[in-house]
Amino acid sequence: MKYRLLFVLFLPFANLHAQPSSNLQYKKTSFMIPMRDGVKLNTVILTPLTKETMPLLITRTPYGAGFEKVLDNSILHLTPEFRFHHLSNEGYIFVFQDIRGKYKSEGKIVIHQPLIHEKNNTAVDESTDTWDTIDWLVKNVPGNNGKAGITGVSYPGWLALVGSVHPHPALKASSEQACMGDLFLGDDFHHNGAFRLSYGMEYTYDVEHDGTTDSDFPFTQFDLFDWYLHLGSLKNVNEKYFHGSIPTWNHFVEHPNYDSFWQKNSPLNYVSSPEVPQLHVGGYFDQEDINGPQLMYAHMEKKDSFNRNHIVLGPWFHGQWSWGKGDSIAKISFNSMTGEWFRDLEKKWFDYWLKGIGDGKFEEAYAFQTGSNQWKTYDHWPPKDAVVRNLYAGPDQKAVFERPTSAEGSVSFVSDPAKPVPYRMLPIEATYGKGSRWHPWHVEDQRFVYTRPDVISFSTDTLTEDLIVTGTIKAHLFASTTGTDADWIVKLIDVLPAMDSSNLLMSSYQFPIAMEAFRGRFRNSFSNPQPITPNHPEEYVIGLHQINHVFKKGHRIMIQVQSSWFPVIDRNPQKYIPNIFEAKESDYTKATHTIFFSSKFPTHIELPVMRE
Ligand code: PG9
Repeated sequence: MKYRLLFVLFLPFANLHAQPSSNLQYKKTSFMIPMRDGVKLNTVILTPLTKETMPLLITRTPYGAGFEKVLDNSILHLTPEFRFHHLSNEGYIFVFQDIRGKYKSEGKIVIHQPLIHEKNNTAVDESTDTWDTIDWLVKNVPGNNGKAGITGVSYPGWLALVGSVHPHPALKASSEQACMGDLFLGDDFHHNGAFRLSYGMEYTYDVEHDGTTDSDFPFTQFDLFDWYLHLGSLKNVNEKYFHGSIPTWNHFVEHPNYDSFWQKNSPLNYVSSPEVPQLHVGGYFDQEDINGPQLMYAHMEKKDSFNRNHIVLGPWFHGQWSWGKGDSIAKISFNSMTGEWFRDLEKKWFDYWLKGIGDGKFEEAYAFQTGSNQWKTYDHWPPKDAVVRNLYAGPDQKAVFERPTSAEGSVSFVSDPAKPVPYRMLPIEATYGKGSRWHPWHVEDQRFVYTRPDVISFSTDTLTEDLIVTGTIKAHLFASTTGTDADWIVKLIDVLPAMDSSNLLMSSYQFPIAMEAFRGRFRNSFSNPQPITPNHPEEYVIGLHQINHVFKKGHRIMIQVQSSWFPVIDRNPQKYIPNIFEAKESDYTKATHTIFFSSKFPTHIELPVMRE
């Protein structure tokens, strides 16, 4: 079983037989529920043994509905390892379903198939499957109160989002958690058009190699940095390994730009208003779907005339809020039990909408503030009262709040595709493999690359007062290259004080608060890429997502720029090739990149600054 699967849905369920810790006992049953086209979906139901009626809480998943080893009609005791343990004491009917084409369900999976039933009323998709499932559940599950909620993390989060489109009348609330928002612009498979090689390759093999299970790509080495380097051109993936058998990989190859395939695939295209109350949940350090919840909250907020669209952002990696204390990621401590705090809110959310418990007063936005390490609430997100201050790159590796006045100012470095900058400290384990350190890499100390000649840093003097930055971070990078294409990775870093005598290893830690990649060819349009004119400075506007962070007195702020992030992002050949998936090994060439910090080309990052 995959670590991903375990934390997304259930923690080890062997413990279900351990000492009971919920007041209620649950009975497990399972059914093959028929969809409108006759396909049957495997559905596991945990019903509390109580005389009261209870709402249904549904999670739909491509990763296995689980509980295979528990016989139907067994009585279960739900322990704290159960994902919804915090909801189990007072009772919910928990429903877990394999989506079509995965595990024990019939049919065929199409990863992230857009919703198509609106245009073709005989078509089925994940929205119609959710509708049919709820219809069957309310009619057939004894003891249900006629109300259903839906939730899930990641792919199941996207399933909660699209299951709430044209909802069944019994669906009363949803909470999408780390849904993907757009697979070309900013979630799992691409970020601003830059292809996420290791994730894209390992994930698609995992899901599509064998419909009945998850599959690990059969790597024969533990550290994959060299494996990906020796893979060479992307075309070798099909030529040497997949041989055209992984449909989503073939989509990557066939659609290297933001064409109608990706546009149709994006929920921006088929999700509009919150038709049921929607609680979006996302992590600032989510290594898979950082963009989805922020993007979908903002998108749906435009049409939220009934005030039922809400967002929670916390200091979490992908799905971290589902379990555990959530008080730290690796070496970064948040001094707050953010996981437990979130699960209390999640309980209030579903208790109110599905059981009528509580006053139903939910804040528009809950955004944990890192640095001060406190939960904050906002009636508008991002807050409107933030004032943008620009932090500029400058000479002598300095970052300053004053716009440059000098006509000159630049720094150059050589970017060599044969020696790409690792995105995290080696070894690079298989994403979901044994010993993988995939989850915490967004908070890793950036000193591991700081001294490389192809990583350029600009840092402020020590701050003399706290700086509160809340909202959307945007970088304006002015850069040129001797090549005809280039990637840009920009980071906003909190440099901790030079001497932390209580924890020496944290002294001068370079804590990345926001970072993102951008493929240069897409600077004017994601649909119509254009070669870069060599040696011609251009502006690259790069969104670094939303943060809520206090850069504290005594810290420094750093802007860091590099041109590769390997192997999470594939290598840019740095020579414009219309489709990088078809590049030859000889197309990968060294280039000299220049970052400008002059009055005409003032590289800077927009920081939305708050008074408190
Ligand atoms: N991040 C995974 C995913 C979501 C959507 C598309 C592709 C991958 C997941 O963990 O489900």
